[in-house]
Parts: sequence; C-alpha cells; structure tokens
Amino acid sequence: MKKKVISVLLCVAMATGILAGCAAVPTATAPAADAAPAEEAAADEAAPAAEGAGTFAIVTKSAGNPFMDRLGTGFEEVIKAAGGEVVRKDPESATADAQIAVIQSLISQGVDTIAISANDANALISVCNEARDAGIKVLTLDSDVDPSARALFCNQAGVEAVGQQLIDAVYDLTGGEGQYAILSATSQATNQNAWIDAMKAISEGDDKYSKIELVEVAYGDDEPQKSTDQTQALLQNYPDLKVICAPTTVGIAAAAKVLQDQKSSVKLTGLGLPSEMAEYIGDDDAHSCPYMFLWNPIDLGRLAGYASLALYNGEITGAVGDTFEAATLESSPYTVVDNGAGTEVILGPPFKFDPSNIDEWKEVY
Ligand code: RAM
Repeated sequence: MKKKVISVLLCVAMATGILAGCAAVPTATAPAADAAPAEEAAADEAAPAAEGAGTFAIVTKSAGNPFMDRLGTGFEEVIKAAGGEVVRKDPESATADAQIAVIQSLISQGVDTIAISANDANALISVCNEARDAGIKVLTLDSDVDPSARALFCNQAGVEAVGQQLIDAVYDLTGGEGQYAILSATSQATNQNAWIDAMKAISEGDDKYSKIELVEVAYGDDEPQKSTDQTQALLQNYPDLKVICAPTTVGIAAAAKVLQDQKSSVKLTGLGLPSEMAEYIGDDDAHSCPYMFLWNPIDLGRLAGYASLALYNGEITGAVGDTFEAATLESSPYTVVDNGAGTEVILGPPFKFDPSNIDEWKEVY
C-alpha cells in the first residue's frame, strides 16, 4: 500500500510536470473557481476508503471562508492523486468548540490522518492527543496548535517574515508616523496572534517604528459582517487613524469595501486573496489598498496533503531534518525545521500584490 501511494505520486509528477507555486509568476495553480464546494466534500465523506490507501482528513477554521476552500482544494488534489480518500470538515464557526466536535467525529470514524487549521492553540490539545492515542497522525496547516499535540506544522511563511512585511507596510503607508489599527480574525487564532506579536516585537525593538502607534486590535472573527462593523467602529473611534492592517483575508476584504465605499483617506494593507481584493488595489485615492501580501493557499493545502501522506506512510515522523517529496510543488523536497517552539515546514516567503501584478494573480486564487 505504501508502494502504491508512492508510485501513483511519481506517475502524477512525471505525467504532469506541474510546477505550481508561491513563485513570482502564476503557473499551473487551480483557479479560484475550482475551489471545492461543500457538497462535493460531503459526498467524499460518504465514499468508502479505497482499500489500504488511507483516509485523510482536513479540518478548516470555518465554513464560508474562500481561503479555507483553497486549502481544501490543494489538499484534496494531492490525496486523490495518491489514491487516498479525503474527508473535509468545515466547522460552522471559527471556534475551538466547533473543531473539537468535528475532531471527535473523525476519531470515531477512524480516519488515518487529520490536518487542522486551528482556531485555538491550547483548547485543542486534549482532543488532538485523543486522536493521536487512537493511532491517528495529527498535523496542522495555516494555524498551529500547541506543538506538543501534533507531529508537524505546515506553515505558509515564517512568522517573523510575515510580521516584518506587515509592520513595514504600516510604516510605509503611515509615512513613518501616526496611528494604525489591526483588524484581526478571532482573538484566539494562533496564526494571526503570532503575526501580531511579531509586528509588536519588531516595532518595539527598533526606534525606526517609534512614531507609529497601534491604537487597537479589533476582531472580526473571520465573519464578513462583524469585520465590516469592526472597521466602521475603528473609523468612528479614531478620527486620526491613518492605516488599518488586516492579517486575515476575510477581514481585509470587508475593510477594503468599507473604506472604498466611504471614500475614506485611511489606507489598508494586510493579507488578502487577490481574487477578492483586485477591485480595491490601486495607487490612487479611488482605491483603499495600495498593496498587500499572501502566499498560495492551494499550495499550502497541497503541502499538507504531501505531509499527511508522508506521516501515514511512515516516511517521516515530523522530526527536525525529516524530508519529504511534494511532487507538484516548486520547492520540493521539503525539510522539517525547528521554529523555536516546535517543528514545521515552510511553504515559502510571503508575496506582495500591487497594481502591477494583481490582474494576473486575481485569476489564480
Ligand atoms: C483568513 C484565515 C486564515 C489566514 C488567512 C490569511 O482566511 O484567518 O487562517 O491564514 O486569513
């Protein structure tokens, strides 16, 4: 069965020669429209596992988030190409409780691996350990749990690198002084909290940033309406606000619309999906977002798919120095490194989207 998975992967790699990526040029990456609809995922859940090929689960942060759809698309593509069965679960809300219920059902179902984009670093420890005690390989992607509770984290980009890009963008768009606010996802989100902490640490540790002032971290919970309301509140509460930084694709899209509709002079940056943000990106007063960053979420799903297969096949345990092939990703093979708290593989650096390239990328994801 191990041989079968590997040979299918090799065939796919040889037959397609696909190079997808966080490369600077859009390549053979599935377009946004290919994102797996929830109905399709539900059908997969019902399908019996191909004998011996394994059942691989992905648990997203919540339903209705296009970034999460793209993670699911990449994951599903890799697992299916290897002959495995995919179970995709999108909790109703971006909470730890919703994910705990989902993970418990996956344990009962007896899946082989679970890849989670965690809504909370600590609240999921016990259920992840329950899964591991049941013989399930647990890994994370996008947003980590406490490293004690998983084998490996598939990180989109180094936390420091993201924090640096975001604080430098704030510095640039404020002109080096003045107020900015952060519009985040949920207050418990591991990834957003890590990026925000990195931004704070960088700005507190360097005089260069001493004249920019973080007035508030607001939470839109990765819900469009709440993110809209939070943006409006920031505008009302801070008349001198110069910049909003939203390190969430849901938050940045909601904020972009509010700012642009209101013809606000407040500028926006953060992490956004090009397909959702193209209409807001521009250098003139008519556009709310001069530039933003992201990575390829389909590739991140693919990376988690390859990591799940490697854990399942016993090729890796998630230890530092482990390497595994990711045939359709440009930077393959990937090596597991230590991030200071636990082990991770990094997809690549964050990529900047601005008026010069947004039209090209909006078709990709
Ligand atoms: C949102 C989610 C996700 C994050 C992106 C940037 O879609 O919070 O976890 O990685 O934004």
